[in-house]
Amino acid sequence: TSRTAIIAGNWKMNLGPQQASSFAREILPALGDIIRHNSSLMSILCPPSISLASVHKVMEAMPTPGVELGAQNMYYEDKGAFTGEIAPGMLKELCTTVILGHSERRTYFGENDELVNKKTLAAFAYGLRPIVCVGENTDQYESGETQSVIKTQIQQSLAGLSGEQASQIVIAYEPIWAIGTGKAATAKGAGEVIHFIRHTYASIYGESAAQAIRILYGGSVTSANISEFMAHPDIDGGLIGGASIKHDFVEIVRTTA
Ligand code: G2H
Repeated sequence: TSRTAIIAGNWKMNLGPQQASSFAREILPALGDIIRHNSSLMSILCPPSISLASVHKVMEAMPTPGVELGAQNMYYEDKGAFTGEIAPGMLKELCTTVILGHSERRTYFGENDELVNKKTLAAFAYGLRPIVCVGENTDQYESGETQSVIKTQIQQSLAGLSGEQASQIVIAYEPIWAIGTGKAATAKGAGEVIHFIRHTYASIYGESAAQAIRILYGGSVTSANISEFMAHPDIDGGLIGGASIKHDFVEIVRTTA
């Protein structure tokens, strides 16, 4: 396809400022070498918020075109009395991207589609690229509700985008039963759901926006299975958790290039 693939690393709650900057220093040269020779691929590193500044510093010292910095979450208000939260404008000083509505945020921190939607609109307002996560849980999967669950998440989390925003969003499909379990979805199964996501998105924002957006697969991706996912025409990359804080992340990017 003509869509630039994305391999994003969601470091989750791992690697504080010092460990994060050493890891970034370790992987950036290799990522740079791979991506320099492949303009149809980019990578986004998403450390915990407290480590964004130290990783940003490393990235400034080791400029690596095609590798960007992202956050894992943010609040939607501009500023003010929201103890413990981080505003979009604060992230914008360091990041290009923000992951929103990850299933762990939805499950452990009570985020719902309405909140994810507010955050998505706020990210765009500040020039951040949102990666909005959707996915069904085990019960929903087993009772055949995957499509209806995904459809609602897409309609509600992604409501109210402008035409331009609609073609810039990134969606990550992460079936919750495949996250951190070592039980990845099959490429065929994930591809079918991602095709359905693109179709649903087209019914809201039109075919050309739907063809422009990147839709990633996430859930137990490693260098051993990434190529199966990438072979599916609807899958535009991966959101990598466990493997993103290991050297295997470089191998995932290499395999995708
Ligand atoms: C899904 C994924 C990254 P993992 O959460 O967001 O994690 O690759 O560990 O399943």
